[in-house]
Amino acid sequence: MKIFNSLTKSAFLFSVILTFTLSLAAQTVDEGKALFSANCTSCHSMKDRIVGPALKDAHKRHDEAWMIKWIKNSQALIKSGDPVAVKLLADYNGSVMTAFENLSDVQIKSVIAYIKAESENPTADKASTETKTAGVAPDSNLVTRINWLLIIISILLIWVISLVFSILSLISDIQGKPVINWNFLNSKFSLVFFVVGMIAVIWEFYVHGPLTVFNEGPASAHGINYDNMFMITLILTGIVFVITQALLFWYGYKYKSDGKRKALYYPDNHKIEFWWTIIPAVVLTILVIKGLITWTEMTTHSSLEARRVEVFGYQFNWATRYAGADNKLGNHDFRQVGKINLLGVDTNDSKAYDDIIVSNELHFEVNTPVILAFRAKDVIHSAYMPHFRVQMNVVPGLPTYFAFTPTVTTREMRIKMKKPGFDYILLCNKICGAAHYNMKMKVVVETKSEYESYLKSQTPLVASKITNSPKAVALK
Ligand code: HEC
Ligand SMILES: [Cu+2]
Repeated sequence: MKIFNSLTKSAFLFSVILTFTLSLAAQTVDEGKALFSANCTSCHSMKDRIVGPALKDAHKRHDEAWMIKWIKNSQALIKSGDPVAVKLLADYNGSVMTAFENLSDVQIKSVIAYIKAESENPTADKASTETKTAGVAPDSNLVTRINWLLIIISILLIWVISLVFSILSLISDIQGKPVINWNFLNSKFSLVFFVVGMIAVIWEFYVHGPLTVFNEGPASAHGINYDNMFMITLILTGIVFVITQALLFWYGYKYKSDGKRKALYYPDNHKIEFWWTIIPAVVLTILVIKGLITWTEMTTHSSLEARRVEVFGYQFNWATRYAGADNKLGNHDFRQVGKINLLGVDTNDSKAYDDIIVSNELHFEVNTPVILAFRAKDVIHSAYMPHFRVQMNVVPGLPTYFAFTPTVTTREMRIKMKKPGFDYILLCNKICGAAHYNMKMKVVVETKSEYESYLKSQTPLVASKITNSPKAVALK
């Protein structure tokens, strides 16, 4: 009787706490907050400038009608000549805010309500540091991010489960024999775990395998070697994985304790140890040597006829610079990094004058080697172009390079994949800050004539407003 009393009591307590926490959560669900984090956090935080301004007190700077118009389509407002809008654009050096035509007035009002609440909320500063840019220890605000509801529910669950077990052990004490044969149960579980796990692995390869970039093959010359290397490693490690897992779980099942059998004392066996040392050593040596050869092939290149392009990473975007007719990139000078000269191109270096800077796309000529030079402005980024099997860290103060030859044009790839909207991408592959996921750039591979006419349509440095040094002006 005592047992059942305690069980009903705790079940009652459990349900009371659960309903309480659930209703609490329902109250905190705030439409504005959800909309804000889904649409705005890539460029805005409350306290810090990211791409756009800090939005603390934005509702005091502008009235509601203005904010609705601005958020729906800031470009339209700027074009209409609204002085506040024009000034904002100028202050943010022409960064364009996304238009949110799809948001209704009511939705935008709830976003404004959220901005207002956060601005007035004394903890807002603390909470908004979570969107602070990289370099700040992210766990300093871990506490604000933890979903308390989940924690409470898991603690209660663990508590209930342990209660059930203590009841079971009470019963077995009363009856004088174990209620559950754990050895039997665990051995069965281990077999089930192995079979289900292996089915899951096969299912994963079968269902999600076709979604990987390996499916349509590499779009670069070195990519063929790279993919071979990857497949060989995957197959070798896959075989070892299946064999060792099968043995592990089978032994657990087969040799479970039956209360009578004694473990065999088996201290060592030199023969087995010899082979399980030699075989992995040989296989790994082969893999490493093959890897070194592949890497050397990938990184040696005749640099003479290669195009030279610079990829510049900053929080949170990429910019690209193409060498002009001289096929030489001008020097850079970090002291010149500024609002206008984002890349810090050395305006005193005449090699730079025909360079072409573009900030929204990266273009390559098909079947022509390109030497990509990487630079970063603020933190370590990583330039990742999965379809070309290209990845390189982009480090402030330490120029890095990657040379490769794209072999499939965007047009050909679209046909191959049967996806008319497909585009190659350049991604950042280092968690470099709050809007890291936003660091994407479209990559275009095209024919020689297309490539050349693209470059011609862009403005070389000398004609842009960046160069105001006397030498450059003289060249104009
Ligand atoms: C792609 C980046 C980006 C996104 C996404 C974005 N903004 Fe902006 N926002 C900007 C930039 C940049 C400015 C500065 C003006 C300019 O350059 O157009 C700005 C300005 C503003 C301003 C004026 C701020 C001031 O201090 O006067 C408000 C308000 C604003 N954004 C609200 C929003 C809201 C709300 C969302 C989400 C629904 C949003 N923004 C999403 C980039 C963005
Ligand atoms: Cu980055």
